[in-house]
Amino acid sequence: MEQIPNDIKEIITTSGSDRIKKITGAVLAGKRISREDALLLAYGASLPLLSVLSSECKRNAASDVVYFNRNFHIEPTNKCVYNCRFCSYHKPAEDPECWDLTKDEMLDIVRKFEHSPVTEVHITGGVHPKHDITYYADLIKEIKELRPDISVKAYSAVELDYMIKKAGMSYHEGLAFLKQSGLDSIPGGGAEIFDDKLRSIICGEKIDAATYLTIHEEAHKLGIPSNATMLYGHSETWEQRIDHMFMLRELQDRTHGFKAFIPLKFRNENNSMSYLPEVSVTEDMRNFAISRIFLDNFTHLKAYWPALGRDSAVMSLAFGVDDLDGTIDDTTRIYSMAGSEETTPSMTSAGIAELIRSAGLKPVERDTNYRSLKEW
Ligand code: V47
Ligand code: SF4
Repeated sequence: MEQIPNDIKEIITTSGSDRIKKITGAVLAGKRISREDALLLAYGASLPLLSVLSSECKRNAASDVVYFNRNFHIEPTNKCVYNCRFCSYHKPAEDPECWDLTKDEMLDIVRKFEHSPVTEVHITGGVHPKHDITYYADLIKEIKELRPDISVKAYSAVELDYMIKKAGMSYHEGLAFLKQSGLDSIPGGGAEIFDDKLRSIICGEKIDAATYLTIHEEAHKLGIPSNATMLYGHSETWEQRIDHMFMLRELQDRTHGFKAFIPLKFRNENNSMSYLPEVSVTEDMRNFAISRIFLDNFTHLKAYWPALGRDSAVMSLAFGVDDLDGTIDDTTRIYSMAGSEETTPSMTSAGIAELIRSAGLKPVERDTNYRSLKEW
């Protein structure tokens, strides 16, 4: 990305109110900012200032590199015992859009990638009423038998809670059992928004925020890294977003087990919250920038391009993002069903690399743990 000339940077970073100037100075000096300061930036800082600050923070964390990986998804089912109001994905058994893959069908998806240099499979879906933890552990084992070389990132905290409780295990026992079966890391799904009151309105049936955090903490203690997400752009306030990030920052201080933070933009088609408009692209960019500045102990900030669309994903690289997730190969439907412009999400490695280069940054293919595999 083109470096902003120093004199221009000076003007951007010293304009505005005294308080904003003070916070700007603190961020540029690499200091942690408070929730109140983050709120002031969110409301009071100009977009160019947020771009400069978040890009500085990103440069300190990841220099000019932007990461991606070669991955694919398995979505076992969209049957779900829950009924989150924002979800366009879950369907009742009688719905023609409902699917429930057999284990063989899922293994066929893995076989499809037999000659492909993918490094990660991301498994997540609805919370199936019938399956138990042994079923999910066996699925991982069988995948590993076919592809011992790929990393298995599987089951959101919501799916984990359900299968582990059903087995009468503690979270520690359940996660240790899955780890033994080949689980390498945990995706960030199910975080939504931590505020108890709002959470009870949009997804009151599933685990609360404290349980989400406990499951991730237990995973980290067992050496299983995870990601964290935040569903934004529906009915939450900036204060609720910053409180959500604050809880993650506190946990990360204790465990350092989170790999990436992934803000997920609410998409409003085909769900019970469709009456809400989607937020603007500038709001998306403000949100990325505040995430990068506030979450000073998260090295990686991911823009999940199938949810956001490619254009916004490229723009986010000027607002602190250093990871564009992966090639996907048209294996996820969560966002195409919710109205994303990416109806059949798939990119080649060369395509993602080109996208990153178009923003003046350096594409690097990574593995699940952000080890560099190839500079593109
Ligand atoms: O928890 C569901 C979100 C999440 C909608 O860890 C929606 O690398 C927007 O967590 N509009 C699941 N968002 C997906 C997820 C994820 C995705 C990519 C990478 C990783 C990772 C994790 O999808 C759910 C929910 O927050 N979601 N419906 C919707 N209408
Ligand atoms: Fe089920 Fe997940 Fe959809 Fe909620 S977001 S209804 S838990 S599939």
